[in-house]
Amino acid sequence: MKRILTIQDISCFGKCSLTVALPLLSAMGIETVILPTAVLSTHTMFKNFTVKDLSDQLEPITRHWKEEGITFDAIYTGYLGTEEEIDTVIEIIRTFRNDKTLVFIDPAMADNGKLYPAFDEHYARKNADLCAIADITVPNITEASYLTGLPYLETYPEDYVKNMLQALAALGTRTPILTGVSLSEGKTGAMGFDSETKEYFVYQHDRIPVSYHGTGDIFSSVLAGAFVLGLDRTKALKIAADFTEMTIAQTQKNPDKPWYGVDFEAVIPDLVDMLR
Ligand code: PXL
Repeated sequence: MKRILTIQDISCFGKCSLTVALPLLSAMGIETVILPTAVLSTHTMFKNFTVKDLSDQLEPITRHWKEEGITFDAIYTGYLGTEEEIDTVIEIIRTFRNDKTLVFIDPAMADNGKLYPAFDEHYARKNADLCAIADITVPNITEASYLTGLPYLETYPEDYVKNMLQALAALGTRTPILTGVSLSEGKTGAMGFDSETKEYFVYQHDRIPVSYHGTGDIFSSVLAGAFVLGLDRTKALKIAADFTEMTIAQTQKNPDKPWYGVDFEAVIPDLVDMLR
């Protein structure tokens, strides 16, 4: 069985980061090891959330794993907290990486043109250090614009996406994949660039014109899982995007339509079916 380490916060209520990565990766048949960076009462889109930073636990926990000889097929990072924590995570990746380890970085820090409440521009730029050591990074357009310094646009031609991907590759990532990319009216999806072969790859599907919190983490978790399972990138992108869309469609059927996260639990069997 493949084994992945995922490093992100636990938002106890709110369906994002570890509370989606763990169930989804487990459902995909991957042993999922978690390294929680902080415990929050809710994600940061709620008001008055509490935070207990766990940065000082990362080094002792991972030192113990090293002493136990524990290894990982992949390391997947998501929402982190501080610049120091990014340095610690880079060190952890260096410690556990070998020539087969897939390093998958989701620089979760911003969306819809704005940084998340806990972050400033300095933190945003620091994420470039993490992307520099990634095999795959999956920023949305807002995050990519903070990482590269290129302007954030809401509507754009394909060349804008290609330039953004090249700028992300110039940071050091082997295969940047931009998410939330719309290449025609009514469509959305992702576009990637393999900086070694210089190939672009793309997946677009119909867009349900609503936005829910936590869907970026669902996409990243499933995409990371699909790569770990060895699926080719076109299939991996399709499964991650189609499943994310399914979670949104499912939530639309719920009369309460929770704003804080999608009803992904109800469609986990479909994810398992897609992998058969
Ligand atoms: O979904 C990304 C995310 C993860 N973790 C926390 C968040 C957010 C987005 O707001 O607040 C704590």
